[in-house]
Amino acid sequence: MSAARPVQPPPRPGGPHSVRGSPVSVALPLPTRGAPSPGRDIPTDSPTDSPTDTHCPYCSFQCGITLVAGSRPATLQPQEDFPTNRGGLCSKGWNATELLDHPDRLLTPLVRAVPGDRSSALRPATWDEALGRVVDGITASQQRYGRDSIGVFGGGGLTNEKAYSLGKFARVALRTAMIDYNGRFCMSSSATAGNKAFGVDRGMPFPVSDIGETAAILLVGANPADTMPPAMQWFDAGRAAGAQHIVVDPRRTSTAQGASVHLRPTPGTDLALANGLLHLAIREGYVDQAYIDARTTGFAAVRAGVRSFWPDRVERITGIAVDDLRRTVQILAEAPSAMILTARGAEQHSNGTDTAQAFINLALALGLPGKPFSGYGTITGQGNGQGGREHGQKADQLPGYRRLDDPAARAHVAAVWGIDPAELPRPGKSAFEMLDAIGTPDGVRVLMVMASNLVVSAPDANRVADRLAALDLLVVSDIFLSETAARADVVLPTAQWAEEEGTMTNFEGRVIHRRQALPPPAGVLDDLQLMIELARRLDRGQYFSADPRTVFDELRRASAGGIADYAGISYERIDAEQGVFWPCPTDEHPGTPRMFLERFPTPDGRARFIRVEHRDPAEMPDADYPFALTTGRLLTQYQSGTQTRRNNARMVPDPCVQLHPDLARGQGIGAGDIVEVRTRRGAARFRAQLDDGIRRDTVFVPFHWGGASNANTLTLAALDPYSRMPEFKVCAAALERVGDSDDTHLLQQVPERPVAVTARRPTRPPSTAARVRSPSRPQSTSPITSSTSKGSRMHTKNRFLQGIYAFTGQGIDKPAVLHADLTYLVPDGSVAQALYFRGGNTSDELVVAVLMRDGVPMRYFPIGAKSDVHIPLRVVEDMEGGTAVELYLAAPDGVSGTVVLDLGLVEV
Ligand SMILES: Nc1nc2c(c(=O)[nH]1)N[C@H]1C(S)=C(S)[C@@H](COP(=O)(O)OP(=O)(O)OC[C@H]3O[C@@H](n4cnc5c(=O)[nH]c(N)nc54)[C@H](O)[C@@H]3O)O[C@H]1N2
Ligand SMILES: Nc1nc2c(c(=O)[nH]1)N[C@H]1C(S)=C(S)[C@@H](COP(=O)(O)OP(=O)(O)OC[C@H]3O[C@@H](n4cnc5c(=O)[nH]c(N)nc54)[C@H](O)[C@@H]3O)O[C@H]1N2
Ligand code: SF4
Ligand SMILES: [Mo]
Repeated sequence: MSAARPVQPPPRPGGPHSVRGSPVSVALPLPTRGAPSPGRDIPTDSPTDSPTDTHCPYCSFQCGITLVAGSRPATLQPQEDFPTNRGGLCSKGWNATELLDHPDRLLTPLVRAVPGDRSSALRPATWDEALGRVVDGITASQQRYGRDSIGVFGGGGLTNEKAYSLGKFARVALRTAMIDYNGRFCMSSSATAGNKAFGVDRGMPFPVSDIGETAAILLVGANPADTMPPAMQWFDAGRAAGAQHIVVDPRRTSTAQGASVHLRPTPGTDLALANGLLHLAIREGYVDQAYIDARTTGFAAVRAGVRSFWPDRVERITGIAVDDLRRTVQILAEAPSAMILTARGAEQHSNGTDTAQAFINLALALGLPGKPFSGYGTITGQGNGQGGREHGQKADQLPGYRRLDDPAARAHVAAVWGIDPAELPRPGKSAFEMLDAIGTPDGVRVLMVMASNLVVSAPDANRVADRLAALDLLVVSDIFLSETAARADVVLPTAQWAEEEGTMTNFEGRVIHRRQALPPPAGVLDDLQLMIELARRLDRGQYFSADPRTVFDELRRASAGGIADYAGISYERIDAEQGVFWPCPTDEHPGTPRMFLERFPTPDGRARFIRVEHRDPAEMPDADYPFALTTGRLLTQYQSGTQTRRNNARMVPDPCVQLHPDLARGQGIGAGDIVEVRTRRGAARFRAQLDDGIRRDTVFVPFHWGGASNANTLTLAALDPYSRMPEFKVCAAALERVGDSDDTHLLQQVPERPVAVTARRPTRPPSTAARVRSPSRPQSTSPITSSTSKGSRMHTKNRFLQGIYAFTGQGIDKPAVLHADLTYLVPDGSVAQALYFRGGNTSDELVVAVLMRDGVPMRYFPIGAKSDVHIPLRVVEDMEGGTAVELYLAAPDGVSGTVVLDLGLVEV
């Protein structure tokens, strides 16, 4: 059976709405039609072919597109004149129209055949039945367990209007404190650091075009060539004009390939890197003291804090050679303009906030923020990642980036909402903590999820799945039957991007207009309509509107005077000006493309340096789990994959694990083999993809799949103490080849959860630095091995050729064996790299130490008369198993004296 789509958008249930202090009730005519089964075709008849200018549904770049959706299939073109993408689109954007008429589309509510029994089938239901189950569940739970027994989990892909309404829905309709959203897993660390340092969290405080103008960029843990491809036109323009770009990533990504310098740190060591760069900047006299004096506070403490991050130490922690550290500082400091940009690779750590702060400290010391084409920025991720974190779907937050615990903010927003400030709940739990408390006395018992597939995207997925199973009621609103929706008691279909109107705030802080190009399928409510329907059934409908423009006008008032002030932004201005940058407090205000030019929005107008210390990741590789596992993204897939795995099957690769060919060889893994990756929390299967650009001690897994290939069964939920960000980007893992390239069926079989393996005790006590452990419940009892415990780290061993030797020269061009001890044979199956050379010479002549590889000179180290040297070596030169490494010495004929030699190597 099929239902015709209305040709014209259905009348919006706008009308009277929440007016300050005088709420008016609205009732919505619900579709009552019998429900079709999901997964059938959507008819494609429609005569209107007028183009609509709107934006891509996916990432925060929010490329401008022109959509023709009248006849089907719908088609789209990039907008040549939209100022960010300027005609560019990535494959996800090009294929976005496939989502509209996809046969998997949810077109009717679904409920369990046996209420309360999630093992019974999901069957189609009317809206009345489905919403009835939701409201009955909420009411019963609140009567029995209190208001906070209801949880709401939102998403950074929601429009500003929906994110704002969801926060209000939780506080005003449900009156629960328990609301948070997936942005905790995304931007929260850099957002927290931005607020602390600058008094505001606007990811990029300048427009993307500035990237093309700046002379130097340090890009840390960001891979925009895959995650925001049209942004590369700005990076490319800069590179073409001679800008120097330094990319910090354990993998040689497409972004790194085009950079002037690629630094490959051990995952989880960016904070030490930032402190080390600042140490060098201070030592080499690069800091901008005039800027520090005029525009900042707190530098003295930071300067004292980075004193201990001397280059050798930083090289040891990060794996980045001292020469590269120096070069990086020099490029940044000597460039006439420079930016430091971070993204998830640096931020999704249990020390993510401090790491972002450490890079802000570096930027401030170099005097960058507020200078032309310069500053610190973080690259926002989800479609409305920026706006979604400003208007109240966060546990501690009210619209306009106001704080829920601030009495003035409560009074202001309560007045706009027409409620008593005392009615507003207090701050609730952060995303993972809310999920992790389910099944405990203060956990939520009913959870409503809107725009997140958290079964795939939350950390420690097995643990989250166990928690969800303990819920009394799980309600999910989505376009498709995501992995999370498939576990729900009630599934509510919703409208998607091109079927709704609203605003989004892109990664630059530019508020843009998502225009409606076609109506939702018959029988599908959008999220605003859903919220008003539920609110009405909870006798709070009078506070809500389903008309996006009305909601936006209310958001403007609620945000007025707040940090993220939208008061002067209107749909009309957005259309006329190709977007408006916040803060924009009045209709006359031009908006704020560039921030911090004169002052920072802190009480004293100054930016704050904050001293931060490096901490090791919460879990370090050890004998049982010898590799560092990190996770991230592929170009063609988006997030948990709900949308892109369905979109254009030709482009969906098998789930993959990326690893170095040498690491693979050591584990008996060939290209294309099926590999099981295991951690203390779970196991998952992937196809091996060999890439010699990744560190040998690191494996990379994208998190775009569920089932047997859910990367988050592996990850660790150690949370950042300030942002509550989980440690997505590093934990300890083991690998096993379980099949060859033909055994694709193994990718369908969910592996058993590994029995907890007890880790070997560290040979030295763990470092005294504070450790962040996961909240509420103890993790596995396995001790966490410290990075300082010798021999435990990624099977890494240090080797030294060293000693003090008397010599007599035979000619400066005649290197000779000095002592039998100065020889080392790289064991089979291992690889060695020389890390540094130190030497001293007591004679009155120049002598030369020579590093020999299989009898052939590899490096010469001249040591002057009565002098000493210390030469850090690039860590990229590998000596394979079986290689003979020796130190020779050459000195002028007849000259004698004593040398001190010390060559440090690492064996992996
Ligand atoms: N194709 C695609 N594009 C997307 C998305 C998507 O799912 N797919 N999602 C959007 C969203 S929500 C977001 S948040 C952004 C994310 O955008 P990015 O932050 O660019 O993406 P990631 O792949 O998560 O991480 C970036 C890089 O960090 C590196 N990395 C891992 N661990 C470390 C570490 O310890 N230190 C350092 N320095 N680097 C490390 C990884 O190797 C990876 O190349 O992308 C957005 N765009
Ligand atoms: N291991 C690991 N895990 C990660 C990350 C990582 O790098 N590594 N990154 C984290 C990051 S940065 C992010 S942002 C999260 C993202 O993870 P998720 O929160 O799971 O994000 P999506 O996969 O985009 O899920 C959005 C869901 O909402 C649906 N949807 C889309 N639009 C709408 C709408 O308007 N209304 C409703 N009701 N539904 C809609 C989509 O179909 C989809 O199922 O993952 C995090 N998880
Ligand atoms: S870069 Fe982002 S917004 Fe642009 S087309 Fe790709 S996914 Fe869409
Ligand atoms: Mo994200």
